[in-house]
Amino acid sequence: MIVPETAEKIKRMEIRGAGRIARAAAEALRDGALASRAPTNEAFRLEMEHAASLLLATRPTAVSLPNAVHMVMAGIEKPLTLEEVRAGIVTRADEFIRSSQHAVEQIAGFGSRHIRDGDTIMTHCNSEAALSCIIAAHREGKEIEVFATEVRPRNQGLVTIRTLNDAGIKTNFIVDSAVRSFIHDVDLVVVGADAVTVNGAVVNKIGTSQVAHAAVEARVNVMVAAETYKFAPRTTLGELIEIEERPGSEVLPDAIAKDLKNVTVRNPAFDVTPAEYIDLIVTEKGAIPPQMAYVIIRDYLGWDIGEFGAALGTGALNGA
Ligand code: RUB
Repeated sequence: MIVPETAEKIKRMEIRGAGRIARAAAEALRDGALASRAPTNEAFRLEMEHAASLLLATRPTAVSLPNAVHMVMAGIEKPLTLEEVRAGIVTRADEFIRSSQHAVEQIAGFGSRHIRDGDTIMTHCNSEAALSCIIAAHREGKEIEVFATEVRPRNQGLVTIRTLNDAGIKTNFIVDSAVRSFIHDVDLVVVGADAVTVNGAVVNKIGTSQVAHAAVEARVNVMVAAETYKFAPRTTLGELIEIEERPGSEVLPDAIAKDLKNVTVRNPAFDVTPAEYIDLIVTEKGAIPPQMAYVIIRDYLGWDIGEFGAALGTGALNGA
């Protein structure tokens, strides 16, 4: 079945990045619903709920995943026929995928307005929302240059520099620890988000908070590009965003680690950048100061979203 395959790919990071993960989950639920041979309404519902939990268990941090799953699964408990429930899932999944792609295009338009001709931009990790702003600015004819980090341990920076190179954008590739050395050459930091909490904190690839910290120290503006479905309604209830910790072998090969009995490798995949370090969050609804995250959650997501994410968020930081 399609769902376990997609879940495996998300877990192994063959599908990665919050937006892509969300779209892949919606697609898997849609294809799973279409392929299901469940004979009764009840059996179909159980199968789809199992599929949803499989997807939710893959990676805990990107809120786009539970938000997408919730949107696609919304209302499946209603008293409808099996075919109506199936059709609902297919329609909502297609709608989510379409609106998610459209959101990135809108963010590109809003975000590029904050990039000036002659700007040097620093980015971290590989975010399609962040890159869309940079590429849009370049296409508008602005003369820009980018500093892109390597992004240890999974080297997402390689994907970023390839995209920038192919777009014809002058790019400098630096190791993560060189951020502070180059921040004075930079006019603007642009990054993506895996989650935005109600207090405007941004959860993104590990190291983002260091980049933002260096930027604040150097008085360089920090702009975050994030679709509204990356905002986390359940943080209004005090729920915390769990920070995924990945296997130590991604950082230190087992062959070396096995001889270092006193060494523990810590490998958190994300960190939290407090709202005070962020100047602007660009969403498809417009650009907001991080302190307005509450409004996005209230007006565009609603408080009840994320029921399927109820089991998540047991572990880590919510804000500063
Ligand atoms: C990806 C990452 C990206 C956000 C936003 O982490 O931190 O910056 O997901 O990406 P990983 P996008 O590689 O561990 O998934 O804007 O593409 O949704």
